[in-house]
Amino acid sequence: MFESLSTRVQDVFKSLRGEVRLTPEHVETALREIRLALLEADVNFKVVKAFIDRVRDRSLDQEVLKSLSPGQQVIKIVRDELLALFGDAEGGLQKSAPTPRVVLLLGLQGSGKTTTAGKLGKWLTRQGKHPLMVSTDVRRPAAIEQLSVLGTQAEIPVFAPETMDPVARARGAVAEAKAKGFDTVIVDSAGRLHIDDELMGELQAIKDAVQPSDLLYVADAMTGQDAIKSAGEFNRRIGVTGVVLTKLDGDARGGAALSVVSVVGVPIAFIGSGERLEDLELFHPDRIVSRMLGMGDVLSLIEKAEQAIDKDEAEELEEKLRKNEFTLDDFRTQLRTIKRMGPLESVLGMIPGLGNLKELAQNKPDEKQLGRVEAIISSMTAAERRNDKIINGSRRKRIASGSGTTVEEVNRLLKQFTEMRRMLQMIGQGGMPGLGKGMKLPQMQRASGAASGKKRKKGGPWGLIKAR
Ligand SMILES: Nc1nc2c(ncn2[C@@H]2O[C@H](COP(=O)(O)OP(=O)(O)OP(=O)(O)O)[C@@H](O)[C@H]2O)c(=O)[nH]1
Ligand SMILES: [Mg+2]
Repeated sequence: MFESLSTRVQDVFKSLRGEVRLTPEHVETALREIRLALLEADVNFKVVKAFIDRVRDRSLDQEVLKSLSPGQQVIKIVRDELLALFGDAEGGLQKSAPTPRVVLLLGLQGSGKTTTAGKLGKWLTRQGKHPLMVSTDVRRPAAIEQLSVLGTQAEIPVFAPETMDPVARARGAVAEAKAKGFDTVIVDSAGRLHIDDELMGELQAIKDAVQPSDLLYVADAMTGQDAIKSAGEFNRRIGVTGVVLTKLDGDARGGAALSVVSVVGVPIAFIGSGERLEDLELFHPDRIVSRMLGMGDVLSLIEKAEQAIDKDEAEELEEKLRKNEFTLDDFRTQLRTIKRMGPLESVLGMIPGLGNLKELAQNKPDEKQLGRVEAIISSMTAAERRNDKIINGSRRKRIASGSGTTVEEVNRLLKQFTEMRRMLQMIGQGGMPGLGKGMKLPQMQRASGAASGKKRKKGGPWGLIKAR
């Protein structure tokens, strides 16, 4: 979907190959191509303009990474700014919600609301949740039936009362969820060809009745800028917490994805990439950007250069370990680094001695687990993150409900964190279980080593945060 963008950016990159310095002329040539590529991809022109201005400013700025060539520098800046277009959004549902969580799907006719309801139900089931679905689309005769068919396929219960009043149906589903212990209610709503007051009134009434924590605007990516315009309208009138971009598997040009955050001001929560129930992905800005730029090798090179910068961070971490000041805050920073950089080993390479620890070698935790761990830590107060000792039973309960996890998971995380800190501390002091007391480990593999592209060793204490 982003082919033209990726081709053009790669051409820019090729044209800059062999250049030693980045001159204003180079930058202008590169920017011209990138601007065209973005416009071709149907990105909103205002977004393009602001984007190009920022890339220009930063390209001409001297704070560039010495280890990158001019071409790589431009790519790096373009990548950073593309990521910035998506804001800090991490995708998914709101971090915290009352039980049952109510998710209302809204959008224009045929955008994929009902399909997304089924997909989301399936996705939630995979997260260990128990969703209940309900259709409030009483206008189109087959709509209610369509959702029950999907429910059967996805093995998700569908609430189907007698009443044909949209508000009563939604309200009934929430009552049913409370009574039967469902933790999420997915409310499918009716679509219209155009935004009209009747539709808005109905949605507002449903919203008032069931107080959804998540109002997901379902947008057909194929309709490009039009989808964005109406997303803005729904956001103004009803309020939208996230966008689901559907049909990104088709020949949508993808520009909608790039403009939606800037224009509508709400993050992308999920993307739909097919008609099957499995075709819903959590939105990951970095993945989309890599796909857009389509140059894995250059991007990983840029990451390595950035790791060298993270050397300072690594030294700070080492100091903290030595002083036994490693907190949940630091832990979360490390998790984010992992998520950002992908390969676990590169992060491990920065922690003193860790690259050498066969004893700790474990499998990588997968991204979903990292996400849950991060959600748990993010639901703690700053004081709790600084000092995990104060996290008593009632705080654990609050953290669990705030992060949509269970007290057991919180307990497990805290236990693993304590364990990990204890180990890190031993390593920091040069003693290692199994190596004999006082035995020194070989000099750590520093970040500079990691950045030089040496093959890193697997394993480390991250294995400890595996869910089970
Ligand atoms: N290729 C592709 N097709 C999709 C995707 N999501 C939905 N569709 C298709 O789009 C069509 C419309 O989807 P629905 O879920 O019925 O849309 P809706 O918003 O509920 O429509 P109304 O209820 O009529 O407003 C169906 O044929 C779906 O199979 C997607 O991500 N990719
Ligand atoms: Mg529908």
